Amino acid sequence: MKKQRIILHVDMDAFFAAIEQRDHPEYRGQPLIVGADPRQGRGRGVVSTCSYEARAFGVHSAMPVNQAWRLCPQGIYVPPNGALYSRVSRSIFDVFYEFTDAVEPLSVDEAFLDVTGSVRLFGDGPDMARRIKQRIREKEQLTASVGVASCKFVAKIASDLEKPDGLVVVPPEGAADFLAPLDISRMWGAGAKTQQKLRAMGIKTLGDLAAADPEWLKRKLGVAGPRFHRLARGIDERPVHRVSGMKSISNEHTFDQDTADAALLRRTLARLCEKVGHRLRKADVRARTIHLKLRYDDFNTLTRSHTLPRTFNDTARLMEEIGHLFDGCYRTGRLVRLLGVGVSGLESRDGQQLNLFETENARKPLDDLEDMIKNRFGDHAIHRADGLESPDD
Ligand code: TTP
Ligand code: MG
Repeated sequence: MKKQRIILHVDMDAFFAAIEQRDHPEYRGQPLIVGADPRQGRGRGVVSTCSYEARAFGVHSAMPVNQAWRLCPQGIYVPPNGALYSRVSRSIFDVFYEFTDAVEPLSVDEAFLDVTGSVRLFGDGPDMARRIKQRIREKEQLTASVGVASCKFVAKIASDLEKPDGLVVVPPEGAADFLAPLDISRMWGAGAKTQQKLRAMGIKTLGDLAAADPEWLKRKLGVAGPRFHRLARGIDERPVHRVSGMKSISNEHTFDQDTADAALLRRTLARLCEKVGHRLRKADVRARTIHLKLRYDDFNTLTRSHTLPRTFNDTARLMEEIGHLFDGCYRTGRLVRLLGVGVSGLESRDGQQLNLFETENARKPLDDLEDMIKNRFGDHAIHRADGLESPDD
């Protein structure tokens, strides 16, 4: 029999708002809305997040700030401080890596941890959850909510149930009973449309979904049907994906003589793609984002990137995407000095073991996180691609 896993899902409470309340005692206990950017003028932009006090007024993430203003005129509105949140995020992820190297970040304040291998060091799942919460509280004076289960799906739902400062433990044999009464809106991965469809089919709870005939679900919902059915019964084998220790892979070529020869430019791109593809496979990782760098003879440098919905490691895919990026930005006839091809958003293959206490390994994935935060704050992909280094070129 397969070993029972212990999966934690940790999610910080009202993350940005909680940091602001920690640093500004006058904000505590107040409806605090993070996201008002004064540079955009009063009431412009969207809400990043808000304190639980503000949520009582109906304010939530991604809501236009002027709408929040109408719902909660007495609120305190502050602009986000990305650099600060990024620091705190790193510090929290450092805590996660104290307990296991199998950490899959989902966002700046949220991750899955597979702590199955850490039991002898730190105690059982609930013990570890308590310790992690306590460490975060001591280190950053912030609260996190944790779900403990034997799979990702259940852990994720569990962490959300008793927010803020929650701890919900679901024993493996209790997963189906735990899920059954929950509303279908808890179905992770089912969008509003699918939920509507399920309701129309008479499926209102996860229990209804678990009790439905998987063949019927397949007819109605396609391949997603049986998948939802399994998840609703608490069956979810997906592993926790460690982020790769490597941040990016890239290769560049500077022409001996600046060139506008289209065939030469394409051949060069193809060769660079081959190199990068080869390095990807050699490192046993898969990539999600593709970067193109194009420097003209006057040193004007363009960078373009594209993120795919799925990871890949084949050269053909890379070439195809690089071709699109190149076609989208190269002005025919202009002299080119340098071309570069890169990939980022790297993921290691499942089961790749890193040493638990190799902090070097444990820290590197945090670079990826920083990218994620930059993305959130609209730092153009252009800047990220600009910084692409070739680790061993
Ligand atoms: P969440 O974990 O979704 O939200 P939260 O931590 O603020 O609140 P909760 O207690 O419900 O977990 O997101 C983490 C941070 O990411 C959040 O503090 C702000 C940022 N964020 C945005 O900038 N825009 C968004 O649309 C969302 C959902 C989050
Ligand atoms: Mg959160």
